[in-house]
Amino acid sequence: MEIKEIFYQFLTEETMVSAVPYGNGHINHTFLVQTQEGPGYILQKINTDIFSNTDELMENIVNVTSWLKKADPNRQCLTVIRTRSGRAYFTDPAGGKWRMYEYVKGARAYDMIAHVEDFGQIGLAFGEFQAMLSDFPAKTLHETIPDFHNTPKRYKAFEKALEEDVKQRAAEVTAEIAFLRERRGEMELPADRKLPLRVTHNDTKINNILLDEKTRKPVCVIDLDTVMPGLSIFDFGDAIRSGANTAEENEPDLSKVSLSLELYEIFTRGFIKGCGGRLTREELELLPMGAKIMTLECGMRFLTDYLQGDTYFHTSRAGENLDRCRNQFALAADMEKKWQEMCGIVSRCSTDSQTAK
Ligand code: ADP
Ligand code: GN1
Ligand code: MG
Repeated sequence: MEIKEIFYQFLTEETMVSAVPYGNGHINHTFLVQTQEGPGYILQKINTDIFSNTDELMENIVNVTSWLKKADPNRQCLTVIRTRSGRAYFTDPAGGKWRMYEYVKGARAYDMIAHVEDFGQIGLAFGEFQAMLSDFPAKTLHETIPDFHNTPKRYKAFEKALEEDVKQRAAEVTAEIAFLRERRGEMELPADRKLPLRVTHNDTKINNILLDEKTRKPVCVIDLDTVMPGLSIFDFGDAIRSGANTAEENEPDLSKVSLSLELYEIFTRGFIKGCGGRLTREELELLPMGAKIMTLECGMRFLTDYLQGDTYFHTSRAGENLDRCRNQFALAADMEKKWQEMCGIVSRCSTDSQTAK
């Protein structure tokens, strides 16, 4: 079925002018549809290898977006366009699942932070996102990817992929295997620390938030596929690993990779403020650990995918997943060097937020 025909399955009277692949997401197939009449639409072919239950996935998104719209009608949020038969997605004759959102005009997702202050605003927005969902009935959410941030389980999946070595790539990655094995114990949160389960985004990388092209203020948190019960320290951590890195995620020149403490601090301040006093003492204390675990986990997932033949994350060149893995491991190693500073910053920002109340 042509993309035009798919577009006309959705409830709009507008005329399609063009449809082009759009954005840098690693999971779904995203198209920007331009129309004669309006700002356009985002049409996405959902990755059903990863999100196997489309009904549950879209039910979550419809419920979460309705909740967010009620919580703050003045804030932009994804708008799901229904199909002509009133469904939240369309199934094409080949079984492909499609959904459509209003295109948020005048805003863009960025893969790297260009201005330090922007990252503070992003921290605030992700914190507020969590705060707005703090009363959301978590029990009504489906787990779209079970054990999404269960890092010890992901470690086991990595060891299994290594053992199977279907692409015979293990010999090439001995240094990365050793790096991970040395850190196995650090992927688990200390058993005596109890963190509250909250409704979290779980994929807070910086290109999952749209910034106004002119003012660069965050306008809309997107990519709601993984909104599920989770840990706030992981929303913090995933944003840090993607936004406080001085290099892009797939940068092969590791001399460019480091943790910017300036970015780390400004994000921390914004995030704590955005959470509006909800973070517990234990959550605050474990924020640095959230950043390190997310960095290790993400690098490990890239490595696992490389070993399995690049079937999970979209790649645009051979070896990209391995570059991404090395990049995340270099970032985690830099976090180890800067650990004391990372903890000091969090502790200072927590104290300052208490005094500000
Ligand atoms: P993936 O799950 O593959 O990461 P996303 O839902 O994050 O897919 O979308 C991929 C990209 O498309 C985003 O990073 C962003 O650039 C763009 N995008 C997604 N939704 C919208 C929207 N409603 N308005 C404008 N741009 C969007
Ligand atoms: C994927 O969908 P996207 O590109 O925003 C992935 C995240 C990873 C990220 C790494 C559902 O995010 O978990 O951290 O790539 N999303 C899913 O860049 O697996
Ligand atoms: Mg995305």
